[in-house]
Amino acid sequence: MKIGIVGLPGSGKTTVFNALTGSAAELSAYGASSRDPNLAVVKVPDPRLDTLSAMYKPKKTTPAQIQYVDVAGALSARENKGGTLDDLLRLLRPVDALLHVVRNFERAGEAPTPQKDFEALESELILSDLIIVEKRLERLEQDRKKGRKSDPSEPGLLEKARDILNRGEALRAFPDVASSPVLRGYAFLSAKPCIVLLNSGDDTDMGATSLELPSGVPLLELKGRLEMELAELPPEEAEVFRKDLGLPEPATFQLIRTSHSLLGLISFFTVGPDEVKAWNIRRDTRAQKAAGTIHSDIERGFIRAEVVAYDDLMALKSYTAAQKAGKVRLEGKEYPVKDGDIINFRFNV
Ligand SMILES: Nc1nc2c(ncn2[C@@H]2O[C@H](COP(=O)(O)OP(=O)(O)OP(=O)(O)O)[C@@H](O)[C@H]2O)c(=O)[nH]1
Ligand SMILES: [Mg+2]
Repeated sequence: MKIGIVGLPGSGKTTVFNALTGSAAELSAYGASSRDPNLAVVKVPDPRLDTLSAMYKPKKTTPAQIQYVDVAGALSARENKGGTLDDLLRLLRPVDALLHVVRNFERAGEAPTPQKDFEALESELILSDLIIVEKRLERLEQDRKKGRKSDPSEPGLLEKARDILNRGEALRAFPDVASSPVLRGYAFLSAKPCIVLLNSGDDTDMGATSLELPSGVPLLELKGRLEMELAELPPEEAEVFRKDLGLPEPATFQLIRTSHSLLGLISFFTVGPDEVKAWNIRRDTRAQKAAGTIHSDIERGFIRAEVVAYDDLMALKSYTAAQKAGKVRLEGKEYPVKDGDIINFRFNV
């Protein structure tokens, strides 16, 4: 699972990336965008995993993970020399979702203009999709004249996409287009799920800025530079600062959790004396398929899933007690795994 960090140049993408991932990627001087993408993997913070780990005292505890990629902020400069924009778009095509960073701090005496900045980048995403759609429609028309066959549903879907984009709307609000298998190969940027992140200055009043966003696009706020600086401190010191500031946990945790659920991801757990582990799956994944995230042998040899809901286990305090109370269920391969299920797969190899 991969999330691409996008935003206008100097909006603080790399700062947010560092805050999220604890990396020390180089920030760019104002006006000079960094070129190389930064990549890092973060753990999805989950208090349930910590509780299970305290209960089982395993040798190893493994959280679910998400990958973040931070690219240069060149999307606004369409006339960019040297094909930077194309490079950038190529880097973004394979990501599963976008984290759109919007500047909400004063820069070189320039007051923030978050609504305008959001719209500027959103338009770039829409425009880059529109270019692809129009090229493809032209191509299909040529093919049709030459008598070449293509998927009969493609032109209609593309025309629908073109109308949406021409109205200045993103494809993500139209699931029949955004999730169509016929169009998946184009990896439209405006079709990807998106979170908008207000990157606020150290002195900004949190919650004071509101944005008008398309429906289904969540808004979060983070003091990017402050969080980055906290992430650089030794954990004990950061903890002290946070207490002083009245912050219960790193603000980035909420952001990571929101990106996790935005991707339609849920977690199930496996437990035991060796390892307690959280696994990422898409919502509504069936038990046999979920087994495959652990190992293809377990998927192939799937017999039954022994399942207990996290809340049931906590209420009854032990696996044995949950069993006695009939809360440990045997589920078949078609069982849709729920967030927080603790699963022991029975299988044959
Ligand atoms: N006050 C304040 N300054 C910030 C914040 N985030 C970033 N900056 C400053 O803005 C400048 C650019 O930050 P970067 O994180 O490199 O921005 P970027 O979006 O990655 O920039 P490009 O990669 O060039 O597009 C740096 O000087 C940062 O210190 C913030 O939350 N508050
Ligand atoms: Mg950067």
